[in-house]
Amino acid sequence: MPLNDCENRPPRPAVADCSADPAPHRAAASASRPVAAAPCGAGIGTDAGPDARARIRVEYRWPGTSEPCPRDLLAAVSFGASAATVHGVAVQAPVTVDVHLTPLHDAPVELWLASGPVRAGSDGPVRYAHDANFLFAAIELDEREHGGVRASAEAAYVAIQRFQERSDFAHPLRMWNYLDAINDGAGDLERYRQFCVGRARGLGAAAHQRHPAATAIGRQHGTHPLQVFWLAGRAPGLAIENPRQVSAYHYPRAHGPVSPSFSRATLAPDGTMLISGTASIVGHDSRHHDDTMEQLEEILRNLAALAQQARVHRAFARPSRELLKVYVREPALMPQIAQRVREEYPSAHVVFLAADVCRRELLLEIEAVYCP
Ligand code: 3EB
Repeated sequence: MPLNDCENRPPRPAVADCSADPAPHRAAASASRPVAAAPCGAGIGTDAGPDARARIRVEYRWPGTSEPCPRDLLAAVSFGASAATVHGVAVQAPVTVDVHLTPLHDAPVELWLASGPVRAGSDGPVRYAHDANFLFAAIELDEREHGGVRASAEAAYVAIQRFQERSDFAHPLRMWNYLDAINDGAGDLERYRQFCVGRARGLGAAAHQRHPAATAIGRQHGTHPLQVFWLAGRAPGLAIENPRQVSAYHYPRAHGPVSPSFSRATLAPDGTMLISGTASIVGHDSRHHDDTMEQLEEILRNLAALAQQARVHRAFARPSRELLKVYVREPALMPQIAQRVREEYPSAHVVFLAADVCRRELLLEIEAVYCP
């Protein structure tokens, strides 16, 4: 399959480029496979294999920061109202995604940093960038061109599955899914449930194999794309389940025709804990309908249980850094929510976003990255 490297893409807008090293992009032109790994430095042409010490490097950059934008980026994710700028300079990363949510404050841009040489390109609808150990990729399909949410999810996940099967970064660690109006539709026709059906169809047999951690969140205004992006590794992570919750892939029929394919968290090879969107669910039931603050308490208990579970698998010291995203259905309670989150996570970097959660009665969801 021909490789479309970055140079074949439409030219970028003429803005100052804070990661303006064209060399990593050019490297893609000579790659024979879409995601052939860059040499790891163990000798030219020598494949040193995955490096378990290789760090996942992710951070939030807030508007007005005085730090310059890093040059070695895999991807930049922005959240809507904020322009993806750092230090007044547009962030240029090989993969960029704007999820079109509504930030409830000055939202940062989320930067996924590379270690060493980067290769980037596209393969059909998949845009990707990788270093020697990790790959970040994205696919955005306009639902109007793909026959609705179920067909779009199926098409996206067919493309993802095909890409991943041929990839040297065979292990999806963390996936994000953003779609419009996630709760529209009654019963099994609810758009989230239809998304789950399409995702499972697209994944095929893989829907029953390993599960990455994930988020599935709804936008509160219509923009039409189904956006899926993900982090994959050359080495597998460890899927962590929450003892307080039924695994999502074992949810009973009452929650939809197809159970969702995700794990509660991934413990990556470097010790980074990638925590899925976590809601006020105990067992498989939603708890505290109509009570945002009680839902928040339940979520905090679920997050604590997950961290405890990770410690069973691996000595897990206090994270050096915590990145949180808090999705809030009803922004009116923002001050109380923010205060309680800061109490529990005094030094975390937190983004608050207005968004809809996958069940109507769920008013909040929190995802997190704990850096070792
Ligand atoms: C839940 O626990 C809440 O379908 O990929 C959270 C994270 C949720 C990921 C997904 C759904 C997904 O069931 C919803």
